[in-house]
Amino acid sequence: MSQAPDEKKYIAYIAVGANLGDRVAACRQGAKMLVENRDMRIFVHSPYYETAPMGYDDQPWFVNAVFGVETGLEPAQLLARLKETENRAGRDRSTIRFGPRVLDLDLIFFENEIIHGPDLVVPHPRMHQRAFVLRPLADIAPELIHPELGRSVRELLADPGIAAQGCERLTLNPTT
Ligand code: PH2
Ligand code: MG
Ligand code: MG
Repeated sequence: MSQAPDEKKYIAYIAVGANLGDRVAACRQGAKMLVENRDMRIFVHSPYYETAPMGYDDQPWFVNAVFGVETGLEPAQLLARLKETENRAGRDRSTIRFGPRVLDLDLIFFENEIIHGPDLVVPHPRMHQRAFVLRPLADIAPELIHPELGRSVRELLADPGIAAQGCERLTLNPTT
């Protein structure tokens, strides 16, 4: 597929997470699968973090990261691509809410749009409460403004309560 120069391109931020199997490999594979088509590219990627489970405690720690994409996909199409990629990674949708998963791809920001649809809410409704989103996002886009809260990612990260959440940067061997 070739893209006309005047075709619309959007910037979106996506959070990736996994807490089953080889978690870093799953996140990397997820990002790779997501951009197999030429309609999307990753232009920035945060480091990976090892993070305490939120919402449901009795499960392994997660690996999380956030990356920025440039895409011609509209929000609903992008959401469909995220779900399709999770399914290809073997995501089991019959499990408990907030429970363990082989791959999770969440749409955090889409341009500075506010979307409240039946299937999609953007910005992600819980992103501002979660260190595992804000820490990596602050590494790559600290000055981004949350369009509903009117505060930057850096400011949201500084909120009391966020720092208390377990979130450790992983140092990965660059040769593996
Ligand atoms: N995802 C959840 C629920 N809890 N906790 C951490 N640390 N990281 C996640 O990605 C995560 C979670 C639901 O998607
Ligand atoms: Mg999630
Ligand atoms: Mg999800």
